Amino acid sequence: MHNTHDLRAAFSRSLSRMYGTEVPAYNTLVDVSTAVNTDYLAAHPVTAERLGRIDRVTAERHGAIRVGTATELRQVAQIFAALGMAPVGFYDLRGDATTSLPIVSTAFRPTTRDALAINPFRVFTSVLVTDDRRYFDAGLTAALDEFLASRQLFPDELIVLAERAEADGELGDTDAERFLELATGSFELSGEPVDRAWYARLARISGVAADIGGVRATHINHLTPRVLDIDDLYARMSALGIAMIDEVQGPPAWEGPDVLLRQTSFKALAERRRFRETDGLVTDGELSVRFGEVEQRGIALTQTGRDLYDVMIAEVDERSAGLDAAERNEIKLDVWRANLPATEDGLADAGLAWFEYERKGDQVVRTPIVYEDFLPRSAAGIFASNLSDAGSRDASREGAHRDEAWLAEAMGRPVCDTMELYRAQSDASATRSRGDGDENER
Ligand code: OOG
Ligand code: NI
Repeated sequence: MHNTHDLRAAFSRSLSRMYGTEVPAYNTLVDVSTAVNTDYLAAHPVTAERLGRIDRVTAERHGAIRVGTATELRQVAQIFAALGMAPVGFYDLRGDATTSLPIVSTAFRPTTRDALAINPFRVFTSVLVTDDRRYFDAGLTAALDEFLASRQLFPDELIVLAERAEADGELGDTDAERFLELATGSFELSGEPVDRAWYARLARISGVAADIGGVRATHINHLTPRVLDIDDLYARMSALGIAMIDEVQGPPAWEGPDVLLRQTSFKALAERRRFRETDGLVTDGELSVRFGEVEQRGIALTQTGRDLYDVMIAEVDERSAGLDAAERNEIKLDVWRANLPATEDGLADAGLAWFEYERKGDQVVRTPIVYEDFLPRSAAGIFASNLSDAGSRDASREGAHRDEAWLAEAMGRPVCDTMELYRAQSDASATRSRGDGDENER
């Protein structure tokens, strides 16, 4: 028997194996990440595991996928439910900025402390907003919806197995193997020819719209390992001749505690794809939509801390307009030093970050809770830095309404609130540390 947690860990490994054969640079990234983590642990034996044990961090991955319709999203939610992953948070990456995209997103991930400790695999999942008039006119919406309705991303057998896994909390050996094979296969790059004119029509509006709605299958867009020192990783990848994007997204490297999430990526790789031309002929060509990404995770911030983060980023934006990545980083550093406490104690005293409490002897020990989610700004930056052009939108038009309730309705499942999850984890530990907790909660 394989319970949902075993299935999640096995799926993460299986996807990783598959993606490594499709994108060999991913294997390099994993090897370098592992070396960075090993060296970091050796150099910082006391503090390195403060935000997660080394075995968790080394196995830790997040993936990104993109689907086209509410129905496809519901199926994805069913597949991830089989793996003990629930939708957490609502991200709207649309808007008027040059980085805005015609999608809304959520992140599927385990939500309890124990499940996260077993394997924290998470998948950033985006769904196309086909009726957003800033991007698509009525004719294109109709054409897109028709195209999307005519494809099937996930075989019925996979959905049936996923429903069973969710209901029973486990699958037998044969079913588990079949489930993993079908689930992994659903995210492989399809060899089916891409209709060149249709793809190009969407790509003029948004590379992401074309990647989602221009093809008849989905695929994993990237798979991201976690490192303990992203600056070391950046330097080592650059030394290997792999061109990274010019900025680490999110907080800067500084002497104080790492908060939230730092991410960087390397550019989309040109991959061989087959095309169907307007005369019906099938030709060979290339598309660049997939990339490599790596991340370093920090302490989860409370709502107060998160509001401060947003204010700091706004200040960075204002002060760094027109400057290059290195200068922008200097400003980030300046803003961090001026605004954020430089110690965990300082963060805790100001109520800016989440912590767990554990009684050791007659002392209560405080440990930071790691950030398990994503950052909309960084996500938009990661998307944008890997697109070859900004696309086109008409910001004067009214956008289609999407919110967390829409996502929940589409999936037939509630969307978990990130802050509530951290609060629950912190509160449960505080209760245990006072000795009045329910033993069964441990
Ligand atoms: C998702 C981009 C966002 C992250 O780590 O912030 C993301 C995508 O490219 O589909 O993965
Ligand atoms: Ni990512």
